[in-house]
Amino acid sequence: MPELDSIFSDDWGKNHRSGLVAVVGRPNVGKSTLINAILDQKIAIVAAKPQTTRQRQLGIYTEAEAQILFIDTPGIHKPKTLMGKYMIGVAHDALKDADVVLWILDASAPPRQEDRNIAALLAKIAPKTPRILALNKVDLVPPDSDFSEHLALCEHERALPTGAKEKRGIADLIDCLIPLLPLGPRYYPAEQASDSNLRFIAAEIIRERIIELTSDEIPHAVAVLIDRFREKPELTHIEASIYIERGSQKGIVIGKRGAMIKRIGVESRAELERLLESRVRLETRVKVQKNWRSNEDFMRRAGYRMPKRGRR
Ligand SMILES: Nc1nc2c(ncn2[C@@H]2O[C@H](COP(=O)(O)OP(=O)(O)OP(=O)(O)O)[C@@H](O)[C@H]2O)c(=O)[nH]1
Ligand SMILES: [Mg+2]
Repeated sequence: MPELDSIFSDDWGKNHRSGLVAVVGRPNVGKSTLINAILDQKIAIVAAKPQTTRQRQLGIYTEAEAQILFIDTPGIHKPKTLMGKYMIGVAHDALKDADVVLWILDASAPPRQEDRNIAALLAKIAPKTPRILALNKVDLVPPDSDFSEHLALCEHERALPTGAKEKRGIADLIDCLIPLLPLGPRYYPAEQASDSNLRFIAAEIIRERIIELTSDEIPHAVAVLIDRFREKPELTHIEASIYIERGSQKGIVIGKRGAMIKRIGVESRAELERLLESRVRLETRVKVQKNWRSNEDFMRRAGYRMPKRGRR
């Protein structure tokens, strides 16, 4: 194929492989943690509460002979709101596009109905795509545990133990994924780890702090919009609006005499300064947008672009 020959520059050889690996699983099993561990940097936020990831996020892993495009997806669950449906749509789209499915399971607990639903979904929308199972959270698993129930969930090429939090099993996982990818070029420069823009990353960092510092329904009810992001040589000025769904939640996010919003600001700013390698001035406002998780217009404004159906 002459076109392919011209794509392959001196940077990589004709045995170079590349493609999309959809990272799926139920909420909170460690999908985002695993991608961050593989890339050895934080491209996706992580929290001890379910339904943290809301959007498709690309994690780019590059080595001499391969480039793996990991797609982090929202945990697959039974949606109750338009937001939930949007999240499931994101996971579906990633599965449809994938060259390989990497299904993350929690090895420290028996499979649940949610996992069986995912097996059925894979059979329906990605029946022919090769599957790798990662039995994650191995650090929590007693020796001699039996994983036969996990392994029986679906047909798969391989199953591997991983401990995303302690970066265990990463090299074996990469070795197992590369041969399943098609021959193809290096799509992104070797030093690029993600395609997210800084505004999105800033909003996600603030949202992660809120998820960690609050409880109950607040983590799910929060959306962060960046109103201003101005980079100057000495200082990055960021203004963010934190939306919640009800007046009663506003008090919780602001806290007694503003203590909570202050802590959210201080912790977010510290992380943003580390990431941007610049001083940051962060201003936050807390606003109510009633039931925004069922409001398509607001969701679009907040950057949740409903997947266009019938595209493929
Ligand atoms: N003990 C242990 N905890 C882990 C491991 N991997 C992830 N976790 C923890 O599991 C929790 C969920 O991790 P995430 O990476 O946010 O999970 P996720 O699958 O991306 O979750 P959603 O985005 O909500 O679908 C966090 O508290 C992680 O620290 C692991 O290997 N061992
Ligand atoms: Mg996640």
